[in-house]
Amino acid sequence: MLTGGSGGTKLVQGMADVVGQRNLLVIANVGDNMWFHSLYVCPDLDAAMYALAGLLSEERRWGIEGDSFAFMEMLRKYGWESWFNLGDRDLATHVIRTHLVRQGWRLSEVTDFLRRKLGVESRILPATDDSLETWVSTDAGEMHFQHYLVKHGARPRVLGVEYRGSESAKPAPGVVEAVESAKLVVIAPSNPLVSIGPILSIKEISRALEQTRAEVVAVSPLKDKEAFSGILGKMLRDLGIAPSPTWVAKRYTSFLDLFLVDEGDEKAVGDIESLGVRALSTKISLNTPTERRSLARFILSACGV
Ligand code: FO1
Repeated sequence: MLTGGSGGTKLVQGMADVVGQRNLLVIANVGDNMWFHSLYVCPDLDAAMYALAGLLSEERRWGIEGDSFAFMEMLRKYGWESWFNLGDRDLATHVIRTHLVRQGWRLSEVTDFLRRKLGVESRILPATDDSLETWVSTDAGEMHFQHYLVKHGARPRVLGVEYRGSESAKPAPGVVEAVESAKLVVIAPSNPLVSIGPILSIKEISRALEQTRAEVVAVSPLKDKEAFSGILGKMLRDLGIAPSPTWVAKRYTSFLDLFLVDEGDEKAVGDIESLGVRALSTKISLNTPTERRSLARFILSACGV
């Protein structure tokens, strides 16, 4: 699965429940990664890892369930930068990752070490071990995506999105091989601009998706023209794009075999099929474990897997 953000981890959980963690490999976005207080934080890798370890906060969809924030309170006492909330337990992940990265470990090696320690059986691969950051140009200036999203509450008007480092970034070891040898590749209902876009900006990964013999299926992150969760609708409108499942499908046509839209967007099926992509409508709701499993089963049966 290719994933990033909260919609992505919900389907990762459903898919893992249905096929078993050992049969699932996750390729996660790294564009959100950020250095904060000298710690290397990788939100999408951690969200996938915590979700599969049963640790992810169900409500926030980031960080650890039931975590405390005493570290943040103390930072605030010192008047130190505190717009990005690192939970006390979550902090351990960033401390270990930073230590290992400073010792010369690749991000993919660190991620593998961490997920094994948490008993996660699925492999979790960062799209790349190289630097690749999502930057947003806005009416309040250019900023790292995490500053746009969290520090500025996604309020500035988005004028453009860029994946810095994507020209030279190489896929992490195992990513291309995983896409090539998979039976099924699922693009999660994640934001195509800031979650899936950075992964696809790595040429070798896009090429592997185009060439793989696996069925490639994407799930629409939009429902009734609004993102299920997150800020996709707002970002698209800022960019002068009318949010629609068809717009999302168009971004993926070069490699897509099947696109799933929500049953409320059934009228988009014809438009997407006219792009040469098979399309189906189904209930896309990922609020409960039952709904997550049910969408995972629908995907598997639609692809004959
Ligand atoms: N999202 C927030 O909206 N506010 C936060 O303070 C915040 C802290 C945070 C800490 C660790 C982490 O792994 C993720 C965190 N996130 C926070 C989520 C993150 O900003 C985004 O949701 C993802 O980058 C989107 O994929």
